[in-house]
Amino acid sequence: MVKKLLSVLKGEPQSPPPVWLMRQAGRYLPEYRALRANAPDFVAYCLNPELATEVTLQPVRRFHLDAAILFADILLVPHALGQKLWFAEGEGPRLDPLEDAAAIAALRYDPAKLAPVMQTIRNVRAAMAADANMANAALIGFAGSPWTVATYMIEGKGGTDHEKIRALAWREPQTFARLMDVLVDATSQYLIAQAEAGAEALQLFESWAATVPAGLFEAAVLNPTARIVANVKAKHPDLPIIGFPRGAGSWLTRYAEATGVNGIGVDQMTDIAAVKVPARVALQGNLDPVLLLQGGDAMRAEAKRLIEAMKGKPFIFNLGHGVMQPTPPDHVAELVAAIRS
Ligand code: 1CP
Repeated sequence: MVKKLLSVLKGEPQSPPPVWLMRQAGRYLPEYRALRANAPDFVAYCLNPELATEVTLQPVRRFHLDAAILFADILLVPHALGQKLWFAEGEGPRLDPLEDAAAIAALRYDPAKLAPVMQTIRNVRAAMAADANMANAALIGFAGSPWTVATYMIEGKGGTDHEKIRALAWREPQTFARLMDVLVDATSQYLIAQAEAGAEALQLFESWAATVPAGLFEAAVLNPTARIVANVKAKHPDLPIIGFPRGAGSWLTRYAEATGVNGIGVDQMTDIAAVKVPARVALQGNLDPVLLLQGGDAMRAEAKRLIEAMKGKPFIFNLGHGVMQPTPPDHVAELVAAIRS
């Protein structure tokens, strides 16, 4: 039997649609918090195959979702490029920012640093295949897209308007292009290794597409993403790839046409039924995470509206962004039940 998620990514509509949630593993689950309490170093936690396997499986076991998403982080690529990365408690990620062209030229991708991620993928596939409740879930691998990862590498943290990287891209286009090249190459290698370890689909998170000025969108988003997709497909032509350019708004059609992805993640600001993409391209989204936080009738009504609006099209039910930390796990169970009824 073809797994539901994979069949939609081939362009075949399914009713009810497959469902998974961005950030489905994480602090909103008590069983996640219990494991995380004993693993204060977040990078080491992501690179511990036993812990990462368990955390990947937790939401799939609890909610019988149609996909697992590998437990890792988009900032593991800068880590493997030799940039210092740490997570300050309660503050999110910190990196030693790249200050100049010399710092970019010194980056070297060391795939051995991410070998534990491949072990996690093998463990998750084996555990899901052995459990009848999880055997129909597909394992999604992922990476950040170059622009989004580069914002952290240049700014040194999240939560900015990305003025430093925008200034760099306008002022020194060749240095910026060099950084995109380094990230295209490392990310392609990383995703190909994930495919070889057993990832059944891949997602590219372009979480900060909204801060890319229109004049840089081609160089910062479309071109690097298209090159990664082409590199992965050269080795694994049938492996589906989902792109999630959050906040890309009017660029979505161009993104679908220019990058060659099989699916597009849509944020909650966008009218998903009105997004124009080639018929083979699946759309994924886009319930407001606040509705999941809130639960109840409003959540169920909006889920129903989305499913009806996407009827007959290749559609994957998801949120418009990640699960919010204070979300009660029972609301996820209610949402999954509503989608399947
Ligand atoms: O202490 C903790 O437990 C930290 C919370 C956390 C978690 C659970 C971080 C720190 N990363 C993760 C795991 C993670 N990150 C996953 C796998 C889990 C899943 O989806 O179920 C994934 C896919 C990511 C991807 C990720 N990391 C993105 C893209 C998705 C998105 O949310 O837009 C981004 C932007 C990051 C950077 C990052 N890592 C962690 C935080 C808090 C952040 C965001 C920082 C910021 O606001 O800029």
